[in-house]
Amino acid sequence: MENKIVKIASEFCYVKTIEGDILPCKARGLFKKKGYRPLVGDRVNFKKISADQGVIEEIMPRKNELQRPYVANIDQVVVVIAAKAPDPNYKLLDRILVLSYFNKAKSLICVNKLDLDNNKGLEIQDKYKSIGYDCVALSVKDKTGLSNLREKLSDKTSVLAGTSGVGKSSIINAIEPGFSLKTDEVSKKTGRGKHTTRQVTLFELGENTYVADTPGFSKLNFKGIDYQELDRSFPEIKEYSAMCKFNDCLHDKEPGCEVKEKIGSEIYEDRYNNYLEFLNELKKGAAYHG
Ligand SMILES: Nc1nc2c(ncn2[C@@H]2O[C@H](COP(=O)(O)OP(=O)(O)OP(=O)(O)O)[C@@H](O)[C@H]2O)c(=O)[nH]1
Ligand SMILES: [Mg+2]
Ligand SMILES: [Zn+2]
Repeated sequence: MENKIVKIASEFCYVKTIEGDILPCKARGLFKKKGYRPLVGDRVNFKKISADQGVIEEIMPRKNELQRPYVANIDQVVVVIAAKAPDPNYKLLDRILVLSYFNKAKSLICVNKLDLDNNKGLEIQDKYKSIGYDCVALSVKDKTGLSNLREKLSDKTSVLAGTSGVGKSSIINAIEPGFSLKTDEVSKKTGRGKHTTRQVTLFELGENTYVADTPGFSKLNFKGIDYQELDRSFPEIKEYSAMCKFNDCLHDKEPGCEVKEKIGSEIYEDRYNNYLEFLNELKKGAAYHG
C-alpha cells in the first residue's frame, strides 16, 4: 500500500492515503522550482497540516511517465478499439503498443462494440492474439466480456487509451456504474467521437486496482525511442530478426532479411508497413535532433 495521487485539479493534488481517505494536498514550492511537478499516479509522502489538508513532501521515483495522458507509474495500457463506429484505426493501435512497450507497461487490447460487428471484432482479436498480445473482446451494450476485462485490470494501475468514441468511458461505467463518467454519442456527421473526456483521474476499482480514463486522441509522438530498437516492440518482427544476415538489420532494404521473407505468412503486411513508417519517422526525428 502507498499514498497515491489520484487526481490533480486547481492547485490541489488529491492523495489516496494508506488510511484509505482522499486528502487534498498542496505540492511544495520546491517541486515547482526544480521543474519537478507531481503527476497523477505519483506515489508520495505527505505531511498533514490540518484535519483536511496536507503538503506533499516527497515524490517517489517513477516507474514510467506517459505523455498522453500525462500520468506516472502505469502498469498496463488498455488499448481500446471498436469493431465499428468508429472504424478500427490499426495504425494508432500499433503506435500505442510501441509506446507502451518502451514505457515498460504491459499492453492489453480491448475490442469493444462486438454487438455492431461481431466478426470484425473477433478478427481483430485473433490477429493480435496470434502476434502474442493479450486481448479481450466485449460489448458494453450487450454487457458481454466485462468480467473478463475486470479480471485483467485487477491489482494494477491501468490507463484506457484509444480513439475518441471507441467507448473508454462507457467501459469504466459498465465495470463500476457508481463512477458515472460522462460519455457521448459518436458524431453522426463525422463518424468520430467528440472528445468527451478531458481530465485525467485514477478511479479505484478495488484494492490496489486503479484505472484512468483518458481523452481520445489520434496523434501521439514517439519521443526518446532509438530507431535501432524499434523492432523489439513488434514481437513478430523481433522473433525473426535474429535470423537476418546482418545483426543490425533494420528490415528495410538490407539483403538477407528474414523478416521481409515472412511478410504475408508469419508477419502481417500492414503491421510491417506500420513498422517501416514508424522507423522512418524515428530516423527523421533522430536526424533532426542531431
Ligand atoms: N453499440 C455500442 N455502442 C457503444 C458501446 N460502448 C460504447 N458505445 C457508445 O459509443 C459512444 C462513445 O462512447 P464513449 O464512452 O463516450 O467513448 P470514449 O472512448 O470515452 O470517447 P472520448 O471520451 O471522446 O475519447 C457512446 O454513444 C456510447 O454509448 C458498445 O459496446 N456498443
Ligand atoms: Mg471518454
Ligand atoms: Zn531484417
